[in-house]
Amino acid sequence: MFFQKDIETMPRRELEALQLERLRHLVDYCHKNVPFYRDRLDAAGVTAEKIKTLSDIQYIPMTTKADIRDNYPYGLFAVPMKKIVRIHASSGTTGKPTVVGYTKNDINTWSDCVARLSAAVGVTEDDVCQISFGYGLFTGALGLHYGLEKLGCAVIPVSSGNTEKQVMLLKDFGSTVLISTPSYAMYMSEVAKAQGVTPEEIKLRIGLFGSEGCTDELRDKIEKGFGLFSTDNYGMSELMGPGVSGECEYRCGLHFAEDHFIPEIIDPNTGEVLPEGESGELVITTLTKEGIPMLRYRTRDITKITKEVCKCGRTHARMDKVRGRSDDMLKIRGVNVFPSQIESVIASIEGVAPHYELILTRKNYTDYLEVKVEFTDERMVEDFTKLDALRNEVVDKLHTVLGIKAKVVLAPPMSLARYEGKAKRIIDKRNEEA
Ligand code: DLL
Repeated sequence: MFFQKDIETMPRRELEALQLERLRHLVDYCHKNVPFYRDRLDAAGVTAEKIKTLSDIQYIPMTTKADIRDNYPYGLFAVPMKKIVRIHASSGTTGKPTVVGYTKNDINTWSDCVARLSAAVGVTEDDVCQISFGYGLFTGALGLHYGLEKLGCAVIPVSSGNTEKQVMLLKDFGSTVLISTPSYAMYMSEVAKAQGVTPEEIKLRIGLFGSEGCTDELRDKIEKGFGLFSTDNYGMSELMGPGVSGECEYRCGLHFAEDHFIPEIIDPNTGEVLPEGESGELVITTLTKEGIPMLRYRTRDITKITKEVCKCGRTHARMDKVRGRSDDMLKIRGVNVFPSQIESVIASIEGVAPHYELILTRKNYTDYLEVKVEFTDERMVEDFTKLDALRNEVVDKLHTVLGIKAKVVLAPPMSLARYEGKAKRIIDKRNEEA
């Protein structure tokens, strides 16, 4: 289903003409309203008039998270504060948060983008939507909230946490759509099972998941646990929040809202733009944002893009599921390892739960990877032979996929951390070598 069919199925040539017109306007807008961009554009000799084709975007300097931080809190805002109606921020792991502001038009555009990805998997005004993302500076909850309201759904703003109560509301309020991170959805389904809730008592039919990666194997487990169908949705606060791209019912890539964003893929090391279909770092230009426009923002997320028309009829480009962030790809003894590869292996093995911890250590200049996973059957504690066999199975399967041997530690059921938002599974102690 479509929310804005004319735009979502616009012929590629028209779409690109629209993008070009908006890009020229954006360059002008940034030059006039943001001193930081004015200096950068002047130094690079880029003006709106010089942008003749979409590929001229490559001459525009890129923007990074550090640029936003250096201009903390409002230095990159393009409008006076009286035009700003909302502020969000991403917490980040170190230092000051990155702060973003929205005008009324920005909130409207954002809601449209979220309504599109919700309609694309079949959410309608008849749905009851339980939002289990944390409300606050994080964009996930309020982003989905406004988009789903715009579609006409009944929105339940539960926020994250208090998982027993979440399950009670799922049952009692008859929620049909769950909005959360995939790791929280997994946890919720475990709690529902532990409480003896039967699938018949839960009416969930759709999961709008996102904000972190999720392998197909983990997705299958969540879907079976709740008896729902889910899509993967991508976004980041610097660009808007959720709504940048999302899957349709065919789940063959996440559709961008290309009337609002220009996506590019670059080589993260050289900054060179890569051809369609090649894997690299996603760079995004926001075409219509007024509050804090972004020129070629480096997301650090690794993916690839196709512009082929989708089976659903949408013409807007699609990206693959995010493979990982360029900064959380692990390099272990010279081998590149993405945590998602480990998740795929773990979630496909019978007898272990899809929760894990990756612990990296360094001894004598050599890196070691320890993978902690839970076995699911409590009775196994008494059967060392079975435990050993299971551990060996995990070691072997990881070895086949990663090409390196990891130490595998089997932990008792429900002993590893569960997450109500984005999961934090990597503990890197490599700089602590004695
Ligand atoms: O996570 C926005 C969002 C909220 C998207 C709800 C979808 C649903 P940030 O907190 O700024 O924004 O985090 C952005 O999270 O650069 C990715 O590394 C990661 N990320 C977001 N969505 C996905 C996804 C929101 N579907 C950062 N798959 C991004 C993989 C994702 N990673």
